[in-house]
Amino acid sequence: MHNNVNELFDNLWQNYLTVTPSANKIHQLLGSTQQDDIVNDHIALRTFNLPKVGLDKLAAHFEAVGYKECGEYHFDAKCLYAKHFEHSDPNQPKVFISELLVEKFSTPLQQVIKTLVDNIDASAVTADNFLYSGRHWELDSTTYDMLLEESEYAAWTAAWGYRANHFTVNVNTLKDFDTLESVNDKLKAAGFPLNTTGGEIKGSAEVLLEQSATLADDATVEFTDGNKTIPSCFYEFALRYEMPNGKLYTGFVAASADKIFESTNAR
Ligand code: OOG
Ligand code: NI
Repeated sequence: MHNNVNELFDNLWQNYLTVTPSANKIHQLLGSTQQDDIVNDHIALRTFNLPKVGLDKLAAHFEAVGYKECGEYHFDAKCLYAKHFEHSDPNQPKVFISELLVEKFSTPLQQVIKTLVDNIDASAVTADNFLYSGRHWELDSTTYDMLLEESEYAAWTAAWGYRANHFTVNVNTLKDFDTLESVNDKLKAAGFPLNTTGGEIKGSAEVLLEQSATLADDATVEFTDGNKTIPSCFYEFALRYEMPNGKLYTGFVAASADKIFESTNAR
């Protein structure tokens, strides 16, 4: 595991860029001067709730660099469970980790996921690079399609493995934009399709958090029966509001997160 938080995030970012070409373009679009003036609000990772690779196994990599568990979230319809983590330094990004409740699905899906996870070397899970190590198994397009029918999340995680599925622009710190709507308008004018599930803006000032997201880029994955182009990763935008104590809200909102998950749906 890494012991340097910046090193961990640099690696996650580089790995994310390999399948998310939109990300650098979005930085150029929203940054006032150069790439560096975009602040990352949070990232998210996905996994399966099997003992070898459960949420806690991913979380250990963040705990090793100073993160603490701060909230939990249930997504009953999607059969997901999630926690969020914060660093003692509030300038470090927050982390959202979810896991698929495998036992809630059909026996064939459970068997597929167990077989995929069986392919992972136990030592790989604690290695420095685990959170950006991608897939540890082979996959064919028939299995991908079968997973997709039951759970888009299961299919995405089987196809892409371990990596950040999004980074998030901290809209509060953008110099040229005051509202999430103005960010969305800029993105749409530049041709980036947004996730419209439940409206372009998820959440509100009342729940202390407004979020929007692009629809995931398309990227090519290797399947045993040939390459296929499928949704990869997306970019999110978050505007946080002050709590009564004057500090910005640092948590997530389950009803909004439920819709953000759908940013990896096919366009
Ligand atoms: C995470 C979706 C939730 C948020 O900010 O509410 C989320 C995912 O797509 O894996 O990122
Ligand atoms: Ni997010």
